[in-house]
Amino acid sequence: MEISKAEYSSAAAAASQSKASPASAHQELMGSEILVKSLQAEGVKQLWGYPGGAVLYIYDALYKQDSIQHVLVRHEQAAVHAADGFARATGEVGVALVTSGPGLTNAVTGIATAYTDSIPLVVISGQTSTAYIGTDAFQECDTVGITRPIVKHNFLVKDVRDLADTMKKAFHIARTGRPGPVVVDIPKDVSFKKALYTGYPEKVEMRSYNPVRKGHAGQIRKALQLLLAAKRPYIYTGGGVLLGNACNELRTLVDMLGYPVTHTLLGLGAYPASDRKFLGMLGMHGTIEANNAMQNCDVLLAVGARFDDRVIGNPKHFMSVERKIIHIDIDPSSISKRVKVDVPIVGDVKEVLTELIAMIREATTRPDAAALGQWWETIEGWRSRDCLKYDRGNTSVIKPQYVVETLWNMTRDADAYITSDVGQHQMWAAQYYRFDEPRRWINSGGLGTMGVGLPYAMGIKLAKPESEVFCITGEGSIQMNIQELATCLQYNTPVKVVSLNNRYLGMVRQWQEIEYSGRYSSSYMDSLPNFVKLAEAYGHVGMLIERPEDVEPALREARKLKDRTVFMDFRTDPTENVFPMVQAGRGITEMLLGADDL
Ligand SMILES: Cc1cc2nc3c(=O)[nH]c(=O)nc-3n(C[C@H](O)[C@H](O)[C@H](O)COP(=O)(O)OP(=O)(O)OC[C@H]3O[C@@H](n4cnc5c(N)ncnc54)[C@H](O)[C@@H]3O)c2cc1C
Ligand SMILES: Cc1ncc(C[n+]2csc(CCOP(=O)(O)OP(=O)(O)O)c2C)c(N)n1
Ligand SMILES: [Mg+2]
Repeated sequence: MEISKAEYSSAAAAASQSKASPASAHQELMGSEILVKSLQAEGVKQLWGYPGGAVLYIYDALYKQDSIQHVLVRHEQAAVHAADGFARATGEVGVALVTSGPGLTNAVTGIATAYTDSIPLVVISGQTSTAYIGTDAFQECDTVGITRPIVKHNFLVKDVRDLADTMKKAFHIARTGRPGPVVVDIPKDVSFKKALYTGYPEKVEMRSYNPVRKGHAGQIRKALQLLLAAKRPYIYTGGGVLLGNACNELRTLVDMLGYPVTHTLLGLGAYPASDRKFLGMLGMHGTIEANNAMQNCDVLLAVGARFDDRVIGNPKHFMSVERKIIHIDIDPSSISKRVKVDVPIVGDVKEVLTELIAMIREATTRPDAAALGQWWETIEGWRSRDCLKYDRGNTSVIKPQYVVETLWNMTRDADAYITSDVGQHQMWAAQYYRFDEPRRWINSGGLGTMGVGLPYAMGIKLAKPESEVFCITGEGSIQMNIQELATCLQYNTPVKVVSLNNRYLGMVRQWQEIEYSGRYSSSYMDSLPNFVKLAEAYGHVGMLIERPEDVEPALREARKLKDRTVFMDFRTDPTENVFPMVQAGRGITEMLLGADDL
């Protein structure tokens, strides 16, 4: 349905009149205005988007207010990633706005990325007018159908009177239970039509959606008994601890018990990496001590972690030894999905850990100190192999690990956020930047989406203007959303890009070296742009760093340029590989530790 200009002007005039009237809760408002009021009521301060025909009424309503900042990205994928980065760093729901058809299809990768890592988002998409849906109308696509498998929930709003309620539900679903992205598809006529707005709903009622928060006390008690009787206990935690804001509880638990703890890629920062009880990341590129402890423990407490295949390796190998597994997760479908567990506890990690801590305090038994001492001795034996050692003193070529380690040394006490893209550089960032605080390490784990790093960084910088934001990337990944350098300039979100430029799709090259007998099929990155000039062309500062001795001065110089986006093109060793590495199909203790193992 096309809406004539005259029709629109009179509706807009009426709407602006109603806006001028005292803040009565009962007003006739256009759908677009109801949407903006809903976002305001949800406390949204910024959203990322890209306009098009189907969302122009929404853009018009945004134009007429000033409490929400709209950030015009250069590609819809980046809008969703920026909102996702914002959500990961702040714990709030991120919001993105895209037009119908290609706007929505461009957003799909962003939505799937957030979905796989359980990130709360509300993505608003325009749709062709209701009368035209299903007629192959201009820029029509089946948004609900396309996004169904990659959202926690989606809505098509067919009646403007449902809009405020739908928005309330969308935010509620996105942030409660196991978080996730929710898409709200709004046909153009719904954003134009008017309805009586009686205020934003205070409550949500959904009979079929009631996530369990409190864990079953009997199950928690069983867990307690197993934990206190353990000889070789181990605490394995993941993204759920960060998503559930339960880091303090985790720290209390680990410190009370004195047990070793490990994190998945998505859990880093939940427990301070600089504490001896932390064994490093586990999994495909985990440390010897973290992986060996996983295999050899007798009681495993899994908290907000989903036994991903990159974490347990070959499931048969993992299950070939006897151990009791306790699993705390808010989503019952995560439990016993990949490995069978002995004590399932469905509930919110904060609530369950609080109850477990209270029970430990009341318990008369204490952990078996002698057994624990022996377990720690074994672990220290593994740790003494120093599996993350590398050629630190190399003076002829920049080792990528050295760049990350230097950055960590310089910023460990600073208010810094580290985003990454996907590839070898991501693993080196996870291994060598030792995260002591939660929500400081922002990356894509489950989908492993190249191109997230820069949009993540700019999303965070907008919300945290006083913080330093670094994007550790590769020359392959950065090119997937490099256009966002323009957004960084327009919205004054100065970030520091640390590109570990090995001239290869390094992670692919590594797999080809190890699994495909060195047949490097399409993994060499030729014809790279001059990144220094490219950065300058976007109005930023570019730096080329080719010698190890220049790494630290370059980072120092870049940090001094507080108000500028700086692109650091570090020419790193093209042949370096990520170790330890568990090859596909192998058990997690069957690690390659270095080039000598190849
Ligand atoms: C190149 C590459 C290499 C990788 N290598 C590794 C590796 O070596 N090691 C590694 O660990 N990962 C690695 N990954 C990441 C891996 O693919 C998975 O994304 C990751 O392991 C999953 O982490 P998680 O188990 O913490 O799950 P998440 O996806 O973070 O899941 C969180 C779990 O917590 C639950 N949850 C959410 N909120 C709550 C709450 N409030 N209370 C209770 N439960 C809650 C959810 O239901 C879910 O089950 C790699 C990824 C890439 C791209
Ligand atoms: C969108 C997307 N396409 C392809 C891949 C597969 N992939 C994983 S890592 C990688 C190479 C990344 O290269 P680069 O960004 O240069 O990082 P490096 O591994 O060299 O550090 C590729 C192609 C992916 N993860 N995401
Ligand atoms: Mg590369």
